[in-house]
Amino acid sequence: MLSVRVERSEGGEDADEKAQLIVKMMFSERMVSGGGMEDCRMKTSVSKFMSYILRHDPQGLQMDEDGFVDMQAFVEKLRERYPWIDRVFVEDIVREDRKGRYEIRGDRIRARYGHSINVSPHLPPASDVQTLYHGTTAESAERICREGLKPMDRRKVHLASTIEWAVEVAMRRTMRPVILAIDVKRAIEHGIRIEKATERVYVADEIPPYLISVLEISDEKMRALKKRIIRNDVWTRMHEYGLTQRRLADNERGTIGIPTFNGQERAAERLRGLPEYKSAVRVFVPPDAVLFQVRFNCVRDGKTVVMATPALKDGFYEIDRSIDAWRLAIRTHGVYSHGRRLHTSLSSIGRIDMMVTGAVAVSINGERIGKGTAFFDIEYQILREIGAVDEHTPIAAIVHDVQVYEKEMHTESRWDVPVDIIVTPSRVIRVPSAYKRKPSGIDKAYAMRIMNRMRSLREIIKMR
Ligand code: HQG
Repeated sequence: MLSVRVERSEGGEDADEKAQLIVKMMFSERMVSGGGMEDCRMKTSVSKFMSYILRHDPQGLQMDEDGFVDMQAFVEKLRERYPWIDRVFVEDIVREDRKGRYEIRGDRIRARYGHSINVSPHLPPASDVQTLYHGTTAESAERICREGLKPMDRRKVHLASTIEWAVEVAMRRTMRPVILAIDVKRAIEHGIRIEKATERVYVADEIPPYLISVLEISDEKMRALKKRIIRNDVWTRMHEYGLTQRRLADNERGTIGIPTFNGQERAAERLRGLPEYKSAVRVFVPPDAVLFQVRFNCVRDGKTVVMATPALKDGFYEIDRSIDAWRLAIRTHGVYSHGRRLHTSLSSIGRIDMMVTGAVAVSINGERIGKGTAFFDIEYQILREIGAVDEHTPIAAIVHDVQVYEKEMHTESRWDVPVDIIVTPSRVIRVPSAYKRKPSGIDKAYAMRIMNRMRSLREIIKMR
């Protein structure tokens, strides 16, 4: 965990409380747990310190009323904590900042929003939007509808240009966000000035209740939004921390792929120590690259791997040591030519003793977010439908520590399959049994829609 030293001004308890509040603000978005990657977090850490100085405590730097400080003096201030920092490093942070938090103008730098200190940056008026959004907790939303949106500990209230960004802001505090819509057109008619700080963030002094309404968002849409945000967050962190080589374009990050990561072999090794693994004879493992070592270990340990084919196109195969080319068979595409093809029935697949899965994110209560294709959920549902697994079959997820959310995500639908055990390179987390509600069979409506794409679905639907 990063630690930030807060320079406290004189002034007893008030200053103390304020310092704590500021630290809370700075770290409120840190929902993901870490695990010994302090070096890779350097940019994030410096950026947080930059925000702290430019928004909350200039620490003796001369700041004009627009919030600008002299760049050279700023870099020197940063050097007091990070002696190796130079201007180029700071410029990189400013350029790469996805939220556009900072602005460099000539030899000066400022934060464009988020201030608690008394500055009023000149920003352009919000002339390009009709509606803005604010995401918050249910309790705050109720108060805001009564008394209006207030800046609280900051100088301004902060509004988001899209519903998704409002959800993201709210997720720093709650996984059950309420989204408020602000009528910008009407605000302007009433002479209320709303300004554009960045493409995402707009600010105002205050928003009265008559401009605010609660946005109705269906549970399904909210789940989808949260999943996109979490996937994006995980991919971003994994790149930031140098954990995964795979590069995805911005618009893909929220939607595809289960990341491979440095340390996946260590996680696979840790899995070998679990009693569930030791006693398992037949282990189900999907074809994801992140699970290669798991498949390798299983066969080497004398187990039979029941492997799904990519996208379950050609159903399930099995691989064990009796296959000479088992090392090729456990490869994502090698399975077709070297594995043993199974019919989708209990007599062919047999009882599965344990299931292993990859994930984009998991929460400590077992919720799992996959790559968005529901393949693992369908694989489980099919195996459950034919009686190869039941609700007691242990399911382990192999993920990196940064993929583990310490909070409940509230993203599950009744067809999602939760996990029982989370295995990372550094720890094993057992999910309390109260959380595990697994689907008892196939989501038939969905299966009918996609059956032509998956051999297993055709086989079991034909049997009926
Ligand atoms: C709530 C981050 C009760 C308000 C984000 C919010 C944002 C009320 C909290 C930026 C209220 C203030 C700012 C009322 C407001 N009654 N609660 N009358 N009026 N509130 O952190 O908007 O990543 O100061 O709903 O992305 O959450 O740091 O504001 O929950 O753009 O760059 O009081 O900070 O940007 O909290 O976030 P905050 P915020 P960075």
